[in-house]
Amino acid sequence: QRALASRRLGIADPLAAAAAETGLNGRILLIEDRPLIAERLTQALSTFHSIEVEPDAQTALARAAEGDFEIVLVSLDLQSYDGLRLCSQLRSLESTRNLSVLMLGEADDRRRVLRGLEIGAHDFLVRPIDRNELLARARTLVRRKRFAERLRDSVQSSMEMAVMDQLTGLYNRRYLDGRLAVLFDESALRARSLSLLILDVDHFKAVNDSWGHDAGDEVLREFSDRVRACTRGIDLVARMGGEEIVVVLPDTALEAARAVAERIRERVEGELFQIQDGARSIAVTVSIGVASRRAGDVGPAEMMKRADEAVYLAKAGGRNRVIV
Ligand code: GH3
Ligand code: MG
Ligand code: MG
Ligand code: MG
Repeated sequence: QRALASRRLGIADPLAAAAAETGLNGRILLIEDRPLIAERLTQALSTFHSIEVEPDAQTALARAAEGDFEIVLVSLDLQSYDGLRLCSQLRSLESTRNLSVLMLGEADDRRRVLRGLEIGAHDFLVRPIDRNELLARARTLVRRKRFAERLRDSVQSSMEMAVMDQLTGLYNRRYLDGRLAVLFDESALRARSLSLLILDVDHFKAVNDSWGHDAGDEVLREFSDRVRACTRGIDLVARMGGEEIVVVLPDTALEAARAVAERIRERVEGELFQIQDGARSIAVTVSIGVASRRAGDVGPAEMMKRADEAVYLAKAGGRNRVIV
């Protein structure tokens, strides 16, 4: 059957037909310090997979961690290192634990092979190694690995989508609401200070009207980047909507928060926004309202209201300013 299929495809080797059908060409790291065996395995695999041989176990670990491999073939019979130990390291290190580990062992050493499976190696082959079996297992591991990767990516991206604003990469309103409530409670319980800033771009409508909506989007992205650059890792930066950003500052009292706001204001005003690949330079300014948690506050809403009123005053006072 395979032979027929491969002849139709014009490929002499029936295995090539299988590989062509599936497209499962993997990137393999072979850890083997006996040159002859390494050479034979390389020959067997290199038709369908890209393979790199590394004889030294420590170097191999580093290569596995940094390289773009999918499968690590580990000889359990290395001359200069314990192959089982290597399997265990590959499975436990954060940087390599996503790789598929395929062990190569001796037929009379099934105990070590079994031990390897317990440690977390994915599959094994014992000598004498059949080329077709080797290729089939490698293919299966590649398939499984890629499936797991796709799953991981899609879980991750849907988790991000739920909390992130797509245009700016900042947290979204929904996340802000939930997280701010938690930060408020924490700060009240521990009697720590908590401040927040509401930022509103000045005359942003005019940017859209003069240069178009896409230019406006670019300004929003650059604006977000500058705000983020002025904050610490523990601060929460979220897009509240439109051209308004909220920055929540844990463990920060009113005066320190005012200083952060002033730094942001200067950073925005200080340099023209280059957009459309430098075709346009736009002057942008921002009005900022600052508020802190007060003893009598029952929730974050009161703080938000005070910051919002401060923004209003900043606008009324001529914009491009910080009001506490
Ligand atoms: P002010 O100084 O009083 O804040 O003036 P303003 O023009 O910034 O205020 P206003 O709230 O009237 O306008 C905000 C504008 O932001 C209106 C809306 O079309 C625009 N906008 C909201 N979201 C987006 C967006 O995602 N992209 C773009 N390009 N524009 C947006
Ligand atoms: Mg606004
Ligand atoms: Mg407005
Ligand atoms: Mg505005």
